[in-house]
Amino acid sequence: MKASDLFVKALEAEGVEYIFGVPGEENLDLLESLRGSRIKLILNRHEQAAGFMAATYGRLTGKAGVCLATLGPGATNLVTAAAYAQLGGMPLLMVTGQKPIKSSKQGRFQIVDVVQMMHPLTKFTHQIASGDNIPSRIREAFRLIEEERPGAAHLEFPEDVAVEETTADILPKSITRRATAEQKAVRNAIEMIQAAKHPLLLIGAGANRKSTSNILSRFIDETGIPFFSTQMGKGVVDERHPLFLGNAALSADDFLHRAIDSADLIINAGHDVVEKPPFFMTHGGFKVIHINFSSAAVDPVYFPQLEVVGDIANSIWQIKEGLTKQDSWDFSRFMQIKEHVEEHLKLCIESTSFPVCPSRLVGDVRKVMPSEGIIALDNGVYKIWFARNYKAHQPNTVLLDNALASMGAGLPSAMAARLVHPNRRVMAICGDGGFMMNSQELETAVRMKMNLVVLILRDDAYGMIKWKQSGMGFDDFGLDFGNPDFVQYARSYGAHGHRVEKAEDLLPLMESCFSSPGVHVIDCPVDYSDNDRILNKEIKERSKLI
Ligand SMILES: Cc1ncc(C[n+]2csc(CCOP(=O)(O)OP(=O)(O)O)c2C)c(N)n1
Ligand SMILES: [Mg+2]
Repeated sequence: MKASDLFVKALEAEGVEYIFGVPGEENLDLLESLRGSRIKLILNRHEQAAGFMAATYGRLTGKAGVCLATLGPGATNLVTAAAYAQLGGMPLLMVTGQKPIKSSKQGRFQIVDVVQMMHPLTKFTHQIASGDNIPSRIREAFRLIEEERPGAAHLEFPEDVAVEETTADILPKSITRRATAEQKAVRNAIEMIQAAKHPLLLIGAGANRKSTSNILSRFIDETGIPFFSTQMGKGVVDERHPLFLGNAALSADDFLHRAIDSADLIINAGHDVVEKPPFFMTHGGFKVIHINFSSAAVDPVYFPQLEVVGDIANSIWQIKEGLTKQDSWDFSRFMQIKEHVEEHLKLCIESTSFPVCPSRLVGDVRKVMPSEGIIALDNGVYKIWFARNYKAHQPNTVLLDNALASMGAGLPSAMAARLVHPNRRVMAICGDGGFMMNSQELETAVRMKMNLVVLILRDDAYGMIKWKQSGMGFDDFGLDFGNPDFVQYARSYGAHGHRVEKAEDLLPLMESCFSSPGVHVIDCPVDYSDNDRILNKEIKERSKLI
């Protein structure tokens, strides 16, 4: 068999459905082998977007998303997506081409050492030097990509290897189960929780990667222990739950942090230090039980006293089985703080001021999204508003990146969510800065006949950095830009373009976009003048008083 045919067969055996990418001449044999395959090629307009789409496919399915690029410039364009998947714990396989490795007449043209370049960004990076090795290298890549903690792998498939003949056979997946936590660790956790006066449960990214929702909900319902979430842990347990205390969108000084400060034990299900800290541990402060698939990376702000390592759902189940509700547990202060959290979330939600204020915007998006609807956020200051104010109802319905926190992922990740969940409402929510970093993918979305709403929050600036700038006491400088007319820009791609002219228009406009097919781009002017006042000052001052 031709090596490139075997390569595609090995991907098929792994259950690959899509390959996202921008082929180059070094990929043409592989492309030819894909022609007859049941794997669908999704042709992107930038490799970075292909990588973001593949990683998000991986994030939502737990199976490796696959992307394809050529050597040199195609491969370097994948670097940000590699880091996005690797830090975010998203299963991603990157395949890049290369000039012939045995004899080449092109000197060093376009050649960079892609395998080495990918080294710090992947769990595995390898050049396939012989057709016979394809099955084992692909199996090994998938094993590492998909096992906890998931991440990225890279395979380089040179032109001359792709045309070789090989008699190698596909290597089937072994049957494997995740390891479960050891009894003594579970017993220790039970003792610590029972001895605590004010235990608090944290739900982090790891809990969103596997199905932990039912068991965590039962744990909360049966023990009555209140909980909060990290940005990437949103939705594992319905955030409308009466024991939900809020989201740790900020690392300190929010209302929620008053609850965290008064806890003596945090039961951490699924958070690891790659995500921006939901709190800072201090010596002599609250204790932490780390419950995760893998052990805790130690950090100056994270040094848990106990680790329960193994499948999260199973660990929570084991702990729940042995745990007895204690009369000495006291959650009254947590519940008092919750009232303040809820009250603050309602502020300005009905505001008719224009440009639209962030809290109204979040409230309106929540109204238009059904529980299973997915919002995919790019990176900007609105991410904090959405993490804090948007109550997620179901796992993985708020896709945001709080690990690499890269701009440019909003639109591609929404497109991937659309592919995985064709019957759900999906909305990309992007700043005007982040949208323009991958806006070319509108063409891909239109060509794929996607039904998608893209909400652009326009402040004509890199608003997040402006917010930080003023928080540091600096005057406004160096962060304003101009924008294309987004309505006309969308239309030039064959998408529908809309502009919000007053606050009351946003909700009916989003509703009508979802009711008619196609890609809808909404240009929504947003008022960030209160970011500094509310996020930097008011929340700090008011929360101090509780
Ligand atoms: C690729 C990348 N470049 C730069 C940054 C730093 N950064 C974080 S948010 C931000 C501004 C985002 O601007 P915009 O997308 O317009 O969103 P806004 O905050 O204005 O709502 C920048 C420059 C980043 N996170 N990612
Ligand atoms: Mg902006």
